[in-house]
Amino acid sequence: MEITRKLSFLLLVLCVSIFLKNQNAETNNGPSNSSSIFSAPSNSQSSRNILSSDDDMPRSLEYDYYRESCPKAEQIIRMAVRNQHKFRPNIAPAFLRLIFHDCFIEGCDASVLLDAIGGGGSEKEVPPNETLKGFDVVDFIKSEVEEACPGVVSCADILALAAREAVSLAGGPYYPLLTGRRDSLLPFPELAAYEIPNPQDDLSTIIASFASRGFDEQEAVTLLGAHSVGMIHCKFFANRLYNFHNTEQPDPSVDAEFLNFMRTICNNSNPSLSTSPPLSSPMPSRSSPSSQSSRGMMKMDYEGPGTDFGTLYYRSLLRNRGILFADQQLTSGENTKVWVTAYATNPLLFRKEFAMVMMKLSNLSVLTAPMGQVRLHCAKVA
Ligand code: HEM
Ligand SMILES: *[C@@H]1O[C@H](CO)[C@@H](O)[C@H](O)[C@H]1NC(C)=O
Ligand SMILES: *[C@@H]1O[C@H](CO)[C@@H](O)[C@H](O)[C@H]1NC(C)=O
Ligand SMILES: *[C@@H]1O[C@H](CO)[C@@H](O)[C@H](O)[C@H]1NC(C)=O
Ligand SMILES: CC(=O)N[C@H]1CO[C@H](CO)[C@@H](O)[C@@H]1O
Repeated sequence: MEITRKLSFLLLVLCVSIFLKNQNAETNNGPSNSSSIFSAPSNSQSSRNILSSDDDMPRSLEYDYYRESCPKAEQIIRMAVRNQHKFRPNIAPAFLRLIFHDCFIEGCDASVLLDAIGGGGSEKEVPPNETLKGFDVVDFIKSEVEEACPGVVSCADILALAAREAVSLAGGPYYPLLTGRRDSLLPFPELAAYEIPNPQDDLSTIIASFASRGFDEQEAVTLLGAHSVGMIHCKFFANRLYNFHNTEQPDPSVDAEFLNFMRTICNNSNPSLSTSPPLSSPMPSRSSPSSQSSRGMMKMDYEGPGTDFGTLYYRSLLRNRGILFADQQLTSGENTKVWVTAYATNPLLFRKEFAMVMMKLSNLSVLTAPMGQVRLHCAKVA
């Protein structure tokens, strides 16, 4: 344990210095090719390898890939996300979830954005994707970028850059990103159906799912910190409230007070049941109980927006107040609980680690030239 801690501290120091160096380069708009300590995760995907040939090696992502072809691209994306966020603050969590669903399935290739072609189906249509949002905003940003530089900037880069902006708007850290991703030629609905983690997954399933994409246990815990923002439909945790695994009992791992809170929200959200919310919420809250839910949903930050992105999520887990079964599972393993505890007590540590893990997520099995394409419309292959 001691060694692990020392190592991760060393890693952190390294990461932060690289991070600061990169961030500096970004603001100066100067060229930067500082190498990262991360090796690109090798998640070999059959469909891609068939396309590659030895003398036509795919390129790597680059710093400011569009500096010549579309120098304003990053700026346009940043401003578009910020403007949209003023009217629809829920696009920040929506984008954060979108980048996860995109990158987890065959890499960050915007495959999640594609509409179904023919009878083939799309990733948007499979159950885990049911409640993804933000597609219209991606389309809007794409149209602004297309206006400036037609056919140049990929949807995959737009999504990665928009998600970075979203994280920062949601109170999370800012992180440097390389660009030059290309878009997939097809969606992968079958993979999306089985490979996006399920809210009912247990710890070993979650760990295995992240491990298969190159994330260790700590990184899995870090990524789940994204669940400190956004909304969650009651149906994803309803089984914990009354009849857990056919026991006719609630999930025993839920804190009793929190159980009542979730039941109240999920029952009240049914308009046919109750129109008047309880006068006082059983949970400490800065907002009124009715604003905690709408149409069968619960806010991830039900305790009020945290001053520290992430911290409240991990503190809640330590109090058995995780919303999803999968969330709460993070405290059931020795290693994962160490990190939950560390992040609950050290917001700065979490911010740094979250920045690093988002960079890694945004890098997963990317498609680069000459592979893939630049779509003209994010929902359709060109
Ligand atoms: C074990 C892994 C995970 C599971 C089982 C899971 C499951 C879910 C579920 C069921 C929802 C609620 C959707 C809804 O009700 O509309 C949700 C929301 C969300 N998830 Fe995850 N998720 C996981 C990992 C992640 C990761 C790694 C990220 C990002 C890095 C992420 C980001 C989000 C965000 C931001 C929301 C809120 C979306 C919104 O309000 O629009 N999740 N997740
Ligand atoms: C950065 O890249 C340029 C060419 O792209 C190369 O000439 C230069 O040596 C690189 N610098 C470092 C520090 O790697
Ligand atoms: C992302 O991938 C590029 C190669 O495309 C690599 O140079 C860089 O170090 C990677 N960054 C991270 C954070 O994994
Ligand atoms: C909520 O609804 C369920 C049925 O869906 C019922 O069993 C339960 O008693 C209700 N709880 C409250 C607090 O009203
Ligand atoms: C955003 C989106 O396309 N959601 C779809 C997810 O899948 C369901 C069907 O399972 C569709 O009804 C949704 O429109």
